[in-house]
Amino acid sequence: MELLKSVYEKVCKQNPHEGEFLQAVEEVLESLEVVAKYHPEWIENGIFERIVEPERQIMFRITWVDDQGKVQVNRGYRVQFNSAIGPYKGGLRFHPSVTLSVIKFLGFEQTFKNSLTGLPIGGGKGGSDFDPKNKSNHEIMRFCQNFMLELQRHIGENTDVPAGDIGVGGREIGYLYGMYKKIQNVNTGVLTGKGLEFGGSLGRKEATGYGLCYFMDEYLKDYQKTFKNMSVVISGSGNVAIYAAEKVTELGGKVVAMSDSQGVIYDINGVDLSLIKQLKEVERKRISEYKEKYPNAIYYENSKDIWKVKCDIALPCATQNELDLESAVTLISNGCFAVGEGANMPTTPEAVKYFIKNNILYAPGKAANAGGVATSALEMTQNSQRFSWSFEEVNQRLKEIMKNIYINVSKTAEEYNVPGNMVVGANVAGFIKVAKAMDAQGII
Ligand code: NDP
Ligand code: 2IT
Repeated sequence: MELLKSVYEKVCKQNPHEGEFLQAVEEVLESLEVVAKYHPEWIENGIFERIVEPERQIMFRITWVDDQGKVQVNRGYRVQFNSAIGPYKGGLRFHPSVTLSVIKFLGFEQTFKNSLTGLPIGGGKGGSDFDPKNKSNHEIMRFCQNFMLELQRHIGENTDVPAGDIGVGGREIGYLYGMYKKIQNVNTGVLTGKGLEFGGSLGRKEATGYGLCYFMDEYLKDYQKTFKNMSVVISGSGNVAIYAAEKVTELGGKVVAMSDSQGVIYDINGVDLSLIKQLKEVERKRISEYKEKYPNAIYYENSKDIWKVKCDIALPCATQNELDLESAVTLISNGCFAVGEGANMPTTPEAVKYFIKNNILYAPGKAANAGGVATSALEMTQNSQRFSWSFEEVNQRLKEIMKNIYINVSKTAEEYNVPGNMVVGANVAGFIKVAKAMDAQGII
């Protein structure tokens, strides 16, 4: 980094303990050197310094009472990162590992991702260190209600529109929406990922996983390849992983391994996805239980062991930094030639560099997993029209959006003299639209 070094140094100095946030910022600023070279006016107008600083960061206390009558206290966050191109938009994550650093890295990435969708949405993210595991339905509901009691004053259909992320799915969005409606006395599209009975969009549940596969399909085609007969490993077994697995199978690939935070299931015959859906979506159990029905499947007790499974294509769909350099080396030595990120920042910087050096087809999350938020924006459109589109219509639009993102990202990489480098392509293409919008709106 040369031109943007001082910008990065300031971020480091101001946020010394925020490892995830600094990691995300460093990667983007490294890519933006090529843009800074051609746009001295953006340096002068402080665009780079402004884009790394969230517009607003909200932290709050959530108090609730568990089933044993004990008072529980959690910390809530909403980081409204950038509203240059539209209302803040991004998910809520409920996981014990949530910190301000995690929410800031996600909000920062979201700004560029949302820009790439071509739709008018700014970037934001929120969540809590609340752990939904082993909680009763009533505890989840009470937590969501108390979370919304505070969040409601900061969001709105034209201001900030949250959705789901890790630990927040249809059930949680339902409870959050119910409380928002009760307090504000309005029925609006203030959250996306809602139930189909109250303003949700057909196709939103499937969108991130399907979108990832549509993106990869375009990418593979450019290199005369397809998913057909490919062995695929998919980390995670949550919303993104499950629908990625469904689409891979539909496109002729074979998903041989999936995981959760405790371990990996490897089924050489191809995983039984309906069983995984039953275990994870309905019963909320561990993936290890897969073995009860399929005793010949292999279970590894360490989630990272998924990268040791031989495959052609790897789709990390669980969490940040789940794929490190050692795993990248193993993947490539076993013949893996393509990696597509369903999760946000799942690959460590060293592993990303290793993939690029070895000419692996590597699709960064900002581009490849943008289908979820893009379909959320389609949900917002349907809500403001007071109308709902068919599954086919939403799915068709998603497909087109993912294709356009692929074209935009790969063309941008060529334009900036790094053909095939999807990291630079995604960061630069996402950035330019936001930078132009910020510049046009003056120094605010
Ligand atoms: P879910 O909560 O539905 O699923 C998360 C999955 O990842 C679970 O299988 C979970 O295991 C596993 N997991 C979570 N944390 C860890 C960890 N620390 N180590 C290992 N495994 C872990 O979340 P989503 O599927 O919605 O999200 C997955 C990823 O995709 C996240 O990075 C998210 O930010 C990203 N994403 C999500 C979008 C969406 O629309 N939902 C859109 C774009 C990106 P377990 O069951 O044991 O908890
Ligand atoms: O990371 C993401 O893009 C999401 N969790 C989806 C956000 C959204 O607003 O649909």
